Amino acid sequence: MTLFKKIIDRQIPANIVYEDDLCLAFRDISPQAPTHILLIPKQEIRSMADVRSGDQTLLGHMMVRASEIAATEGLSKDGYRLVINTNENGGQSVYHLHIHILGGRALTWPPG
Ligand code: DGP
Repeated sequence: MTLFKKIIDRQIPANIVYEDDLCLAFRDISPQAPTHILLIPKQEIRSMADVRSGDQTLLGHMMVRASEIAATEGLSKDGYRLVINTNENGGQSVYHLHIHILGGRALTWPPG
């Protein structure tokens, strides 16, 4: 069981900012920007590399929720970044798909 599944199951605490039947959002324990939220599906999908066509509705739902959460956090006007690190080269460390919502400062590009 991954760490994020334990957060879904309330086995470990997290600062939860949004929840519905399909997904959960909580603040990253090691924020890389003034606002750093992780949005995860409740369904255990390992990474973007494991997404299948049947996940289309769920992932579409999460993108809409990401936009709404960013708006609630006051990030829409100045802007923000959504990131999905995928597998080893993508820098993924927790193997439960998650969207990073990063904002509150000007973010650099390209990534390292
Ligand atoms: P990634 O490297 O893309 O797999 O991102 C994993 C993120 O998860 C990383 O930014 C730190 C965060 N994280 C790891 N452990 C915990 C935890 O126990 N609680 C919370 N809230 N975030 C965590």
